[in-house]
Amino acid sequence: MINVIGLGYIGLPTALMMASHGVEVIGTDYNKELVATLNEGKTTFKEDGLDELFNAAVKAGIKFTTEYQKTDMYIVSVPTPYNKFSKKVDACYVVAAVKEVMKVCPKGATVVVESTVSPGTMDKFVRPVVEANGFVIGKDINLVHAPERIIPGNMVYELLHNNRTIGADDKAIGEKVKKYYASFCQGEIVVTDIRTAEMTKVVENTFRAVNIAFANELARICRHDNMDVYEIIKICNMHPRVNILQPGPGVGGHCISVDPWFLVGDYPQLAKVIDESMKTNDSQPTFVLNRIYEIMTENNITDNRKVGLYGITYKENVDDFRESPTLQLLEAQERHLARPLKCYDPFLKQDIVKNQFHDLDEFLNDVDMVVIMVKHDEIKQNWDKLKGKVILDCHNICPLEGVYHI
Ligand code: SAJ
Repeated sequence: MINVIGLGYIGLPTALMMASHGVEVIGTDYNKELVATLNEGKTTFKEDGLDELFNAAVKAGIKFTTEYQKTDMYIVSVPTPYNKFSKKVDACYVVAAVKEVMKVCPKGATVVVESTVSPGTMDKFVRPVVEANGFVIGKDINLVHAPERIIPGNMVYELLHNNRTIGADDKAIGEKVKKYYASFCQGEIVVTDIRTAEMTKVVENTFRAVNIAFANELARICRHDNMDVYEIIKICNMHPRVNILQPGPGVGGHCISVDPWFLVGDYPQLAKVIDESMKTNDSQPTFVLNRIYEIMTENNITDNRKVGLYGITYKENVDDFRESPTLQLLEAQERHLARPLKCYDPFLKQDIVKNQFHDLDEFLNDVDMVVIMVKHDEIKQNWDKLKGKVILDCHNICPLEGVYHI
């Protein structure tokens, strides 16, 4: 039996996937409401195929509880935020979860940490917790780090098809854990050591952050001299060895905008390109804000209340708004004591920000200028409704005439 600890964006789909592939699973989360919702037969966030997977897992007998279970295998999948000042990983949730596991687990148990951690976190924070409980690592308790790679918006598919990495002190334990993941994962599963597994995960997200920063910097250079960055990227990408990403209003989510800071925090004298890239991405919402004021002036729009941001989530077609560029932009605006812009997002039924609309038509009726912050499918089906508006398209998706770009 596997006890999955943390039933959030990663833990829940992982638990469901294993349960629906013949593994006996109990999911544990300290959030009583979340557990109650799951026990009522409802999922806690939207994701393609998640409801079907949930139903299959329930049928197969998955259980949800707030209690930690006595079993021989744990998968810890709790958040790892970063400290905004030190830029280092904050392992407090992982440590708290492992402490709880230590209270109930029998000798011989394997503890797999799935949460993204910076290189060295398992040594620095997790091993001491295990040892403090009188266990000898490798004899009484086995430690494994198996970072996930799934992308919000396509989680279920990617859980099934992505390659994975499993880091273990002992190769045989790594192989044992691999069998559980292989119950559903059709990709290749590489077994390595813990430190390497920690590093690969952070490096993958850093690769993407640096490359998005490059695209954002190109957008700024092109704006400065009135060149078309999209045309330039398109042509460059026809080169057989060039593949530039797309500029945008900033980088959000809980991975690419967070994980690379772990390397900057741990290696401040060495991680220079990464540091600059993260700063570039973090200042992109302010760049967009300046662009909004420029375009307002050009169009004689003098009142903030006539400008609306389309999209609050951190990317298209998901309901996750953590670290989203729209929230970053509103924060920058607040620092300038400006009246907050109007906002709308089809995926958010609850109020997240001030001046938030819940109906596209009402939102559009209320503004003269629309800033496309997120390329949700909904907007692509409603270009007609945007006719006559001043439009700043941060993703180069709008086919209408006279659209502004970043
Ligand atoms: N973005 C751009 N330009 C681009 C691509 C993305 O501005 O060309 C922006 C998006 O709008 C968004 C942000 O970057 O705000 C991140 O979006 P994303 O879709 O690229 O990535 P995430 O954060 O949703 O998921 C990532 C994935 N990592 C990589 O692609 C290396 C996923 O595989 C990881 O599992 C996930 O992070 C994670 O958990 O770490």
